Amino acid sequence: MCGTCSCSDHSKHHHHDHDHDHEHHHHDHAHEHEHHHHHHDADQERVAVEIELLSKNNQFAERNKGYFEAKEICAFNMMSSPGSGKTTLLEKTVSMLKDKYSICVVEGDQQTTNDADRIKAAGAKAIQINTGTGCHLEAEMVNNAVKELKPADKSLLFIENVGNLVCPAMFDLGEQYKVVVVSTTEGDDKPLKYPQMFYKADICVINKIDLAPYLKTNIEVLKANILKVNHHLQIFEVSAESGAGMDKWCDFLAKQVE
Ligand SMILES: Nc1nc2c(ncn2[C@@H]2O[C@H](COP(=O)(O)OP(=O)(O)OP(=O)(O)O)[C@@H](O)[C@H]2O)c(=O)[nH]1
Ligand SMILES: [Mg+2]
Repeated sequence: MCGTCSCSDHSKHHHHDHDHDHEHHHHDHAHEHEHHHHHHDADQERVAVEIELLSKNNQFAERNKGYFEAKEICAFNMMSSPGSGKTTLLEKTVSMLKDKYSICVVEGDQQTTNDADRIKAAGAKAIQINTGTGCHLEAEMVNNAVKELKPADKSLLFIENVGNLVCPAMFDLGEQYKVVVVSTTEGDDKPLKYPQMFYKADICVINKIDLAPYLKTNIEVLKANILKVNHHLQIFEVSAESGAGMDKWCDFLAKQVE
């Protein structure tokens, strides 16, 4: 369950409605009305909590943004469903660019330091944030992590969000670019089913193209669906595993920091 954003409340509501349909067929009208009223109040309260949470987040996001601008740090918020290959992509990116640029990584996961350990082994400075029950990173967490990391001027900063194709899209971190990673193993319909993430992103990396021959996923259909949701999205096709397409991705990153 998610303790910080309102996704758990939404699911509660759905269950409740469902029960309502099945068990309370013969409710009298007055009672029904009361019930709706109750829902309405709860909805309003939820919306108020959500607005407060987001506006607090935006204040920290602005502070991060100012810090990144002043130090000419190019920050990327990496988002995807669990296992799309965010960390593998970052490991490969670090190994290709670490000799030319200073790179820092903030790793977000509910538990473990696995991903930060992987990034350190690849040769970049990294810090792990564990969100516990939280399903996304918030700008204040990034603010604290960056204070510890102290990225150099004109460096690259990657923030790997918690694996989740829904909630992270709602929380700005002060990044310059939101990057959504989608892998071929997820099928070609994900942009249509989770449009918010693709709508909010600036860049889309299609990963695991090495596996495409073994899957029914059609990369052309996937790209068409990505552009249907957001025709501004800049798309990269890579295999973080084999290295295919990684040159183009790294050239793009180098241009951003220069
Ligand atoms: N074949 C293939 N496998 C890949 C590729 N990229 C990542 N993988 C594999 O996919 C699995 C998940 O990769 P991770 O990099 O841990 O994915 P992630 O998005 O960081 O996962 P979370 O942090 O848990 O959300 C691992 O077994 C990787 O080896 C790729 O381009 N091709
Ligand atoms: Mg990871």
